[in-house]
Amino acid sequence: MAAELPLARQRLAQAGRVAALCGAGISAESGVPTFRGRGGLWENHRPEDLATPEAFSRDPALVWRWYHWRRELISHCQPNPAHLALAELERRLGRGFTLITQNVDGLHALAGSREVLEIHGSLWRVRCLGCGREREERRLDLPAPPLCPDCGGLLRPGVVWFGESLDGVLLERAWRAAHTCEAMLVIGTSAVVQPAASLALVAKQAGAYVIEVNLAATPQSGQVDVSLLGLAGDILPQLVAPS
Ligand code: BV8
Ligand code: ZN
Repeated sequence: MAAELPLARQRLAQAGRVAALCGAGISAESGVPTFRGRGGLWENHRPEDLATPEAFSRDPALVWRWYHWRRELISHCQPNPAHLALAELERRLGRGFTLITQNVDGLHALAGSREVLEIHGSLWRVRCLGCGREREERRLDLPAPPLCPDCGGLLRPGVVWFGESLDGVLLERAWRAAHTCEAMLVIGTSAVVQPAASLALVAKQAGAYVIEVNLAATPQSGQVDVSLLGLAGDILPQLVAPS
């Protein structure tokens, strides 16, 4: 057990208001590829070629195929002990706990988390380019971009692409949680994408005790209170276990 873990556990246990900011690293042990680094989704592609509105309007079939491949893969993935630990924290703290995720895989909900701020959207939602209607879409037999049943428009993945602004309501709730929490967990994120990454610094500046959980150091490691190096699936259950 990392030497700093007992102190982090204690500070977390004392906090009545906790926020968690999650990135792709929390789903890695469930078999969901991360974005950056070895074996990452973007190892052979540039994000700008796949995760932007321009890429989709240039070649909707290519971009959709990438999301179809991810949906197919993720449909076989199960939540891991890190997701389950956060669902337990929500049960314990109720509305005192806010889960903010950059992930679009839906694994937090599968793990039992009920209130999840999916600030980068969801793979399991689509939005119509024609009428703008957003709906859930769980079908996996969709290798080509589907058409809107209401207006026949092209449906796009219900995720936030680079250059697109995040949902204002979700972002406001995430900012508020960062400002008011007494402790923040920052789990499995490379802390490079904005505005998500700045939520950790907002919490720190507002006086929260910030605990980073990652396999490696990140650009924020120097600004958090404690940086626990290791697998989220190992560390989170230890952090959350009842004393
Ligand atoms: C916005 C889509 C503007 C969904 C994603 C300069 C130039 C150009 C643009 C910008 C710029 N500066 C800022 C920007 C804006 C840009 C941005 O931040 N770019 C970065 C790259 C510089 N941001 C945006 O465009 C955002 N929108 O700013 O709007 C605006 C403002 C007003 C009005 C109009 C417009 C939109 C950002 C959202 C982009 N969408 N994805 C999808 O396809 O999935 S980003 C993508 O990266 C994912 O959403 C992901 O959430 C995000 C961050 O990645 P991570 O989750 O951190 O994952 P990563 O692989 O990077 O790291 C994994 C980590 O886990 C590692 O640290 C690893 O060590 C660790 N790990 C691995 N295994 C484990 C582990 N840790 C623990 N345990 C393990 N087992
Ligand atoms: Zn439509």
